[in-house]
Amino acid sequence: DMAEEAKKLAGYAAVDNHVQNNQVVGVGSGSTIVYAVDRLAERVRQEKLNIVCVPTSFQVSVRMCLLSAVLCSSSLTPYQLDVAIDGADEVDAALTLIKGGGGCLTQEKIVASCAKHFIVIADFRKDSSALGQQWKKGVPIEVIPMAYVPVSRTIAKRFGGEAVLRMAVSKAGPVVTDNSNFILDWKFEHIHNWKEVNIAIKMIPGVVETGLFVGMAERVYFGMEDGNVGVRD
Ligand code: DER
Repeated sequence: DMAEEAKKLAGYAAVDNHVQNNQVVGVGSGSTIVYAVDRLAERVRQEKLNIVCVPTSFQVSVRMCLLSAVLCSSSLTPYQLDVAIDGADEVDAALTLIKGGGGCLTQEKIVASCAKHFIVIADFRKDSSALGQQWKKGVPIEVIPMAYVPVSRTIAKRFGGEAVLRMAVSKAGPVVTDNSNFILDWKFEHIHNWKEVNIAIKMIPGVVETGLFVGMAERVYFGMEDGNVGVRD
């Protein structure tokens, strides 16, 4: 369908424009990145590239193992990566991202922060002028399980809205992340100064990471409905 085609366009554009031989490449998680991983595997095979990938979730590690003949990956993050490529749940006019729809935000932010270039790929549905305009599931926040109630209350009290424990679908009880933590989805009610809010939420005892990626994305490739790729820097 249109969105899947758009994801593929963005994934291919990012890999073709930003991956060269002998590089360490951070690979994000979610559904859009799958197209980037497949394109990367294809280029590695065709061009006999030497690429080391740093995965950001079991999802991607598993997929790369299946491609192991093509890509080699390291689960410990090296000090510096050449490039990290990842998806986003929403992108605003300042390239502030909401990420974490897939529950991998902590690993993704770590890997993105260690990359010389952080490149985002998304379909047209993620392109917003303000956070919350398209994405209605709120800002994911990874929390230490024992702290989820006080963290949830503190966020609602200080910033409004509601921070809801993310329940699993195919498992009884809450979603448990790759780091064995819980996730709160903060359904915020208005536009905030995301830079300030991100820092304030991060300081609440028990918060591991937020899904607000502020000032991190260098470039976003949007797959468009008309089959073109939009680029925003
Ligand atoms: O959970 C995540 O952070 C994902 O990268 C998310 O931001 C994008 O997932 P999608 O490509 O499946 O929309």
